Amino acid sequence: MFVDKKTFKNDFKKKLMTLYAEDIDTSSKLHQYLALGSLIKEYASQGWMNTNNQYSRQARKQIYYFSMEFLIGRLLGSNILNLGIYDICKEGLYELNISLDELEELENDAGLGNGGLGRLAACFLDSMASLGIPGHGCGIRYGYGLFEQKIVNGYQVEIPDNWLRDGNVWEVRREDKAVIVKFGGEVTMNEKDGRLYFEHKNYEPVLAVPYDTPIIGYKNNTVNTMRLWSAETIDKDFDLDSFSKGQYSKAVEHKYSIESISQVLYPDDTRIDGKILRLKQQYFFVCAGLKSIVRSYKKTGRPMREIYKYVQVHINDTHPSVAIAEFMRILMDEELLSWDDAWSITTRVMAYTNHTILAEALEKWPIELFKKLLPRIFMIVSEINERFCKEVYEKYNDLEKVHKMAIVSDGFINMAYLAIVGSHSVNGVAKLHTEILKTRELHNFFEFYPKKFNNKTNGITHRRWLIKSNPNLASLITNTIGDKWIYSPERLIDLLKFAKDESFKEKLHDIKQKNKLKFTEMIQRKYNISVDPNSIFDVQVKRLHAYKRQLLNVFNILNLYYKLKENPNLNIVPRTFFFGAKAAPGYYLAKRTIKLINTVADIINNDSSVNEKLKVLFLENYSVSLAEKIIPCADVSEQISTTTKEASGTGNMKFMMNGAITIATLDGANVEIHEKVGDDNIVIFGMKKDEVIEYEKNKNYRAVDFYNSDARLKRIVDGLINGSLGVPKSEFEDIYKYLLANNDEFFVLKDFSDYVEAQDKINSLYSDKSKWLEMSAINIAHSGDFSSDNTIKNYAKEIWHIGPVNIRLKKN
Ligand code: 26W
Repeated sequence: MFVDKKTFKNDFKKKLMTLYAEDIDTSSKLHQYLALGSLIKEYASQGWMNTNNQYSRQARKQIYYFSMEFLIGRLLGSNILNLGIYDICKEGLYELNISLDELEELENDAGLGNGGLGRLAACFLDSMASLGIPGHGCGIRYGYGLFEQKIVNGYQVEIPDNWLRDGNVWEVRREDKAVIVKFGGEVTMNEKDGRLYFEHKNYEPVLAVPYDTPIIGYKNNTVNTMRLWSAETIDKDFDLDSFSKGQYSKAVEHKYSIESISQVLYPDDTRIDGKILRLKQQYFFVCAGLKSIVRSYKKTGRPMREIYKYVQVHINDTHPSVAIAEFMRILMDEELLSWDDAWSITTRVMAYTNHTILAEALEKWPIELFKKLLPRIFMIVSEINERFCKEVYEKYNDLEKVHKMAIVSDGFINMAYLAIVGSHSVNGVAKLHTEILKTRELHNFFEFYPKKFNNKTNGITHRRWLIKSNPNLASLITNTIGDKWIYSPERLIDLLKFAKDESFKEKLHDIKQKNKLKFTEMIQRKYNISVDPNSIFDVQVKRLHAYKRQLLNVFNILNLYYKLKENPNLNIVPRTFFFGAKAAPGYYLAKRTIKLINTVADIINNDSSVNEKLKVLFLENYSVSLAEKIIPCADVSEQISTTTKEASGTGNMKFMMNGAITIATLDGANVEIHEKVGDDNIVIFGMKKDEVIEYEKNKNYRAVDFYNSDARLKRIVDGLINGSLGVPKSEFEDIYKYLLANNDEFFVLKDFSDYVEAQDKINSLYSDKSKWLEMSAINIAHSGDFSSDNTIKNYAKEIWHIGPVNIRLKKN
């Protein structure tokens, strides 16, 4: 869109007045933020309408990305950027004595996701809109996002994330588009004219109200939609029946029980706990989403049998996989298609992405619970299962295989199997991950459906993670190689020519230092801790999980600390280790690890004999907006998961794009980063995939051997329980037991020595400034391949079979 500075300033002042009857001088910063957000949404609305109109007029195939999580973060800055009016707004506000940066800080993060999977969904929405691909999000409008983390006395404390407390300027409530979702009750079957009819009775109706948020493409007039559903009672505020009988508390209880469906995001990633509310959430948004898709499709007057030509539903992990059965229900029970027709349409519409191989994360629902909550859906899942098992039996004549592959077995419904059977495409999120799915975890299914399986390596939007979060680096790149990379991020490769250019490298260095300085000032203000901006910024930010091995990082820090104590003159570049990580509230070991990091930080930061060379900081409440601040400052990116366990990782790509050097295992997408930048520009350590697999197969890993044979390790591990960390023995006893008695599931002790060596290598590489900057430039140059634009182009071409739509500017 186009707006000049003068008009923008007038529009903004007018907004402040019409919304709050205030002017610049009398308004609060919060009102200024809200007024600006509301103005930006207004600027996007013409494009939003045009886009919708053009999509329906041209009958273009639409992608619906179904996800229980959208970790959007803040929208003000990225919306202004994508509209192409960032400088106008920034300067205009500056002339009004307002700092745009300051207003951006007032927006509450939309933290409607746990981590990688949710953030990926958000990057995908940005890429689809920016590429002009008609793709929309469908999910849940949680009243509370991922908890806010406070660190109190070293421990994590969770605080509800009331992100909507100041309102949400971006969303539009569309009550007129609400639908009803039915839970529980019974299903009766009648036969008429040789056809079975199913009637659902005595169900509990829940009103699903959509809230739409515009997803603005980068300077291309496209505005797609993220539609999030909120659960409400049908008769508005109370259960009127109870209310009129004077049972007030019962009346209110009913209201709360319904609303609870969309009230909170489950804060657990990777561990399912089979709570009925989670299944309710899944069916709730899936049913509402499909209803609204079918309703809009029917408006076009096209036959239902052709819906697969116009609609693709993408299932983000198994969480929305009830969609397969629900779509079958709609096609058969409501549209009266035969099973075979319904199945052929459903499988053409659905596609599924797997994001994890950790066994504890594979969703399985107990049959009884599922059946009671979703009686008709259960019937359909059972029928899908029976037909599938028959096919497997016919092919292999092997009952054991049938049992292994059954969707319904041993009292559970295996959602991953349902997702595979009911989709035309199954993809992993990095080459190694897909390989493991095909050869191991889902091998039987790969053999049965070889053509369904494919890889789509994850990506990140370079607009948020470079242009927006590191504007000085973006300008340097543009000044060096021109601006083609902005639309074609793979053109970042043109930077290779400058990797040895001293003047370019000097500028690259200055930018990193400036970012670091700004961050240290923030740390000083907020936490009253001084950090040396000339130290190496070594950063591990991600969810806390045993397989991500924050423990390994801490052990190396302790090792370094002990070394420095023994030899204060040890010649190392000063280093600051940053951690940021939320632990699932019920994940005991993860929470202990947070306490350990903070305990170690306390010791080191208060020991003046090492203080000049070593610092450790645990950053509270890691979130999208914090990531945007810390990633541009990082010198070293920690990607140290146990090989085979991290499906892809996306933080690794964000750091690389901002010029950090990765220290990594050959896991997930690290493998592909390594492939691109080569041995000289990444520091690889640790067990290889086959080694991990061998150990797991033979069950012959003995953690205690590593503990016994490495004095450094022994000292560190013993330190957990001998009081040397200045806390009671009981504090870290369980970590100690986890490592020794329970045999260290993720090979921390095994990889320790190699990791310490790799960290030494980082130290010496950094000492050669010119070499380090060359590596940094090479990493940035190759990072364009990890733009989610690239990923989405592959999804569009190989899974969805669609191309971009050119949205024309049209003024009404
Ligand atoms: C509680 C059930 C549950 C199970 C799994 C909740 C959430 C999950 C997700 C699959 C966890 C997740 O976020 N996986 C991450 O997905 C990213 C995007 O593909 C990958 O980059 C990460 O490697 C993967 O851990």
